[in-house]
Amino acid sequence: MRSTWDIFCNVVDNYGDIGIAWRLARGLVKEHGLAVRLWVDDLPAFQRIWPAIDPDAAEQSCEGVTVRAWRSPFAATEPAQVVIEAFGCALPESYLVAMSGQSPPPVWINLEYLSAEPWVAAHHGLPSPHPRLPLTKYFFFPGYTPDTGGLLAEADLAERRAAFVRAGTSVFWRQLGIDAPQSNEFRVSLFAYENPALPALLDAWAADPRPITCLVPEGRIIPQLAAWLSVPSPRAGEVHQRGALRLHILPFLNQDAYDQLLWACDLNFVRGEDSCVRAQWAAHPLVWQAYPQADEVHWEKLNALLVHYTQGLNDAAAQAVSGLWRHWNGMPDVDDMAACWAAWRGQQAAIEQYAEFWCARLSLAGSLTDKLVDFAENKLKFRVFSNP
Ligand code: TRH
Repeated sequence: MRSTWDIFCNVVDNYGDIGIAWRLARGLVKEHGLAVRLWVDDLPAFQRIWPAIDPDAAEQSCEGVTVRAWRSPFAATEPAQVVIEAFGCALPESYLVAMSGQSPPPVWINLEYLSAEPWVAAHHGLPSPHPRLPLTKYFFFPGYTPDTGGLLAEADLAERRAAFVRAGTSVFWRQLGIDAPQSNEFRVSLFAYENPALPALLDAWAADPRPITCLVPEGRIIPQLAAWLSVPSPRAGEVHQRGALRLHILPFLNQDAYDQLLWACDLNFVRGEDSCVRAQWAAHPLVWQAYPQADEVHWEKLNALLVHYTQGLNDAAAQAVSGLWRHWNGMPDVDDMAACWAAWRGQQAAIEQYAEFWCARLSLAGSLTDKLVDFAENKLKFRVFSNP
C-alpha cells in the first residue's frame, strides 16, 4: 500500500521554502505514486510560483497533491505515516501530540537547507529524540555528494531540457513577447536580492562590446534597477536600452516557465537555494547570490560551493568564476566589477563548456526525492519490525 505523507511548509520570506516543498510534493506524487498533503501557511506566496493555486482555499488538489492551508489554531488531523518538516518549521503542537499517540508513530523528518559545506555528509540522517514526547526526528540534508541527501531533480528533467533545446527557443521568446536573439547577442537572466554590486554590473554590461539582453522577473531588485535607469518603478513588459544593454522586465514566471528561462539564457544570475540548483541543471554558466545571513555566514556556503563547482575548471576560468561570484556577494579582496566581468568574459568559452560537464556530474549526488523515499521507507519497515 502506498504510504501517506504530510509536508509542512512555513514561508519565511521569498520563494525558496515553498518552491522546494512544492517541487518535492509534486515529485513524490508523480514519480513515487505517494499520497501527499502539503500544508502551507502562505498560499498567496505559493500562487506566485504556481498560479493555479487558489490562495483562499482551505483544501485543494493540484497536480495530484492535496494542498491544505496551514492555519492557526490547527484543526485536529490524523497524521500521515511520513511527516516532513521543511526547514525546521515547528509542527503544530496538537499535531505533534497526535503523532506521539500513534502506534507506531510516524517517520518524522526535518528537510534541511542545501549546502556544499563538508560537514553536511556527517550530519545527514542523524536522529534527534523529542525532549518530551516519544518521537524521533531525523535530519535529512540535501547536498552535492553521494553521501548526502542529494539534489532535487525530476526524473525527466534532462530529457525535457534537451527537447526544449532541440526545438529551439524562438517559440519561448515569442511567448514572452521578446525577439529571438541576434547572432552575436548574449542573454542573461537576473534573479537577485538587493545588491550594492548591481549598478557596476549594469555599467559593465552597458559598455560590453556585444549586445547584452538582460531578462529580469519582477522582484526585489526592481527598485535598484529603477534607480540605475532613472525611471519610475519599471513594470513587466517594459524594455530599456542603455548602451549595449537591453533590459526586459518580465512578470514573475511560474516555476516551469522559469526553468525554461534558465535553459534559454546564456548566463543566469540566481539566488538562494532552489534557483541555484535549477541553474546548475540548466547546463549554462551561473552566478550565485547566497541568501544573506547574519555574520556573513553565507560566505562560507558560497566558498564551499565555489570549491566544489570550480574543481574541474582550468585555473584562469576558476579564478574568473570565483572573482565574479565573490564580488557579487560583497566579499572583500576581490577586483572591482568591471575587472571581474572582463575576466569572466575572457574565460567565457571554457566556463560554458564546463557547465555542461558540471550538469552531468551533478547527477552523482543522487535524486533527493528518491533518497528521501528510500530513507523514509526503511524507517517505516524498521518501525513495523520493532512494533509488532
Ligand atoms: O526566493 P529565494 O530567495 O528563497 C530563499 C532561499 O531558498 C533561502 O535558502 C531561504 O532561506 C529563504 O528563501 C527564506 O530563492 P530560491 O530558493 O531560488 O527560490 C525561488 C523560487 O522561485 C524557485 O522555486 C524558483 C521560483 N521562481 C519562479 O517560479 N518564477 C520566477 O520568475 C522566479 C524568478 C523564481
